[in-house]
Amino acid sequence: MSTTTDQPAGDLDDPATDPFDVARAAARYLAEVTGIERHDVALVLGSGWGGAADLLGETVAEVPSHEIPGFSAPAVAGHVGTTRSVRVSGTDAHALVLGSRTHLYEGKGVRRVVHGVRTAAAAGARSVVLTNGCGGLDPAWGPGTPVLISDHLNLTATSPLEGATFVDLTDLYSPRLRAVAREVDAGLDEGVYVQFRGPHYETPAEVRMAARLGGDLVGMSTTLEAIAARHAGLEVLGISLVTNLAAGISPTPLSHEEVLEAGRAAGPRISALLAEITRRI
Ligand code: 8IG
Repeated sequence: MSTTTDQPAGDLDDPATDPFDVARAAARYLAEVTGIERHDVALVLGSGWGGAADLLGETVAEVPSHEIPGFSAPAVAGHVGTTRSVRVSGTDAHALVLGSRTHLYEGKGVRRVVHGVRTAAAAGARSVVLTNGCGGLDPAWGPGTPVLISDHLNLTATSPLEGATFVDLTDLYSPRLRAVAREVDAGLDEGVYVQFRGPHYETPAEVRMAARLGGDLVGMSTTLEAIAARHAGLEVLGISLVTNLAAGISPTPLSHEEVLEAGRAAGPRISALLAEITRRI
């Protein structure tokens, strides 16, 4: 059997490259360096969720994400730049934990934004848990409140799908997995996540617009990954950590420090929540 790490993965920036070829190359690379042939579930850790994988189980292998074919270096302070293979405690399952994510606002293209999710699918995952830090529109959600994503508004004006790829997004955020999450924590609220391109936060007028459109949460990630995940056949669970009240809801301006601090404070609770949900998936 030949090794595969030396095969050129293809350049995601080249329109002639099939992004699924790069995802398959990334999955082969992960199988080689982790020794785990198939992963069952994948987790993408957003702002505030960086420590949440620690309770999941035993880390079998950890690799710098940028060494995986098609992945780029992380750009945001507080985002962990490693990808881990974790044996989920109490199960035979292996989780692929993507500790870094490429955001649309980095300008590296939509293919890079969804490459992790496509890699997870190529690595065998049947479901993906997409987490993020976001702004909340409901004043009852204090900083550090986890909220299940029930649906989304994609205000990025783009899609990860190329060509005439018509994918149904009804029940994109799996009712089954949301029910599993509620078995773990019956008090979990849910809401509609609105993705803006960023990297600036919204104006108060934009937050009022999001509310009138039916949004409950505002952020800069997740919807494009969820679409790519559905297209790849993955079951999707989305969980937001409200790290701040959205602009205009909060009397004080937003700061990235505030976001990081809310994540740190909520760490133990959301770590336990994520670990227990993953065990039951
Ligand atoms: I953390 O209030 C975090 N990410 N768009 N708005 C947007 N993204 C965010 C916010 C927020 N908080």
